Amino acid sequence: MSNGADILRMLKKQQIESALARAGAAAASKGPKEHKFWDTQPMKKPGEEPEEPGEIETKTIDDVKPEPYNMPPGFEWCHVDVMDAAEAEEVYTLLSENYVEDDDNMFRFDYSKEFLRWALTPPGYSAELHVGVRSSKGKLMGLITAVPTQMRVMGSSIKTVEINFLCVHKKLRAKRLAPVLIKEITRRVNRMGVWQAVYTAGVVLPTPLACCRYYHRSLNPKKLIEVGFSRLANRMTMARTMKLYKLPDNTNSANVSAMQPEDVPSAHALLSKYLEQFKLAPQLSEEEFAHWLLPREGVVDCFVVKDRNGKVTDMCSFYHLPSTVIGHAKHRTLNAAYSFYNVATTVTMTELMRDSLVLARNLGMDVFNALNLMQNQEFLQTLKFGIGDGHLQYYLFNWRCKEITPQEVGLVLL
Ligand code: MYA
Repeated sequence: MSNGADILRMLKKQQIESALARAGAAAASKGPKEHKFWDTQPMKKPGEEPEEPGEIETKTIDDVKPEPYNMPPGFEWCHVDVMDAAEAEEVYTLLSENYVEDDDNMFRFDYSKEFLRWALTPPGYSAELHVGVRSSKGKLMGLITAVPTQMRVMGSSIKTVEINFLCVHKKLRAKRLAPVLIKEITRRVNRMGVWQAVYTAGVVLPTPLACCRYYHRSLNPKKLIEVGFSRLANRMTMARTMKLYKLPDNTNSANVSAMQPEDVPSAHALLSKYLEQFKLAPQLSEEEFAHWLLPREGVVDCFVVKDRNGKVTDMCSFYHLPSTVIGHAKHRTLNAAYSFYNVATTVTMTELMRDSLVLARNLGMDVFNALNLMQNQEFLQTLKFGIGDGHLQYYLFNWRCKEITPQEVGLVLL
């Protein structure tokens, strides 16, 4: 089996594009790439190193037009209600057929309907901010979503939305529909009196707040090799590869258990305190914490260790994001766990995450993915994670501040 660098190739397509964009950026004499749309947006300019953090453009609700942006003829705006079974199905179909693929078009993200419901309905969500585009025949052809979150950015507490699931049907690509979707969601969010947003993307746009990388840990190396996600390293047999990635049958910590509703106050306090050390982190209410971390089968798992008084001392969590294996005779789905929020106080982070790998493997995951943010750098090598191909850029809309390192990022988006 290969060591790290070429182990696992599954990444958001844009992450690969990001590498290309960086290569382009390296042609320094040409200066920063021109972005017809993004250069008009309230974003920090490339190379700008602001002394004082703050808003780039200040507006009031009266400055924001009440009517939607014009759509090209034959298309109209809608909002989608993911709590409605038929509409959830439409969103699922759009994304499962048109969302992010890897560069070789071998894998495509396959967010489940239950996952989409979870991702889009935290406390305070508004279906108005799940913006769709329909064709004249009523077919859903585009999407962009926002959900509210209070965010701490280097000492400032800011009301923000998290933007996700920007998707344009493959038949409508490269027609400048994405900027219209982005402008329309900005308008709707602004009309609610919110002026900042966070989002991640593989592509390099003006201008990232942080640049993180994905790492991957094989849990089922045989299947990963069969589907072409990773390959056998020189001089490695399948048997030796499987031995290399073998994990214990059970967790090291005997009393690790799935988080229950009664654990929420204690686990919420633990995570909130932990996140204070990072320059970018969500400020979750107890209700939001319960939404994001209470286990939902096949969507999100959270495990806790408690002391004898029932106080949560350690927690680990991951979400389930499978990918479709496109056109494979034997395997339809690649099951991936993504590291979410982890806090270790009675064991090391490495010990906690080894248990997390065991728990994910026992739930049938084929691979465990983690970004190099928060404390993750501590365990990646020891636990045999391999580095991914690209970068995941973090962005903050309409807020200027200095770039931060991955270790200063305390936010995981879905
Ligand atoms: S990241 C996931 C993005 N989705 C995918 O990768 C799925 C597969 N791809 C597609 O569906 C399409 O290729 C998309 C672009 C929709 C991505 N973020 O319409 P176009 C710019 C931002 O001709 P298309 C996620 O969901 C591009 O640089 N901008 O292109 C977070 C160019 O602008 P410029 C992007 O390929 C989303 C313009 O679009 C992205 O048909 C955060 C071209 O438009 C991207 N990932 O469609 C959104 N990709 O000329 C921002 C391309 O200037 C939110 N572009 O370079 C901002 C905050 C808003 C709220 C603010 C509230 C205060």
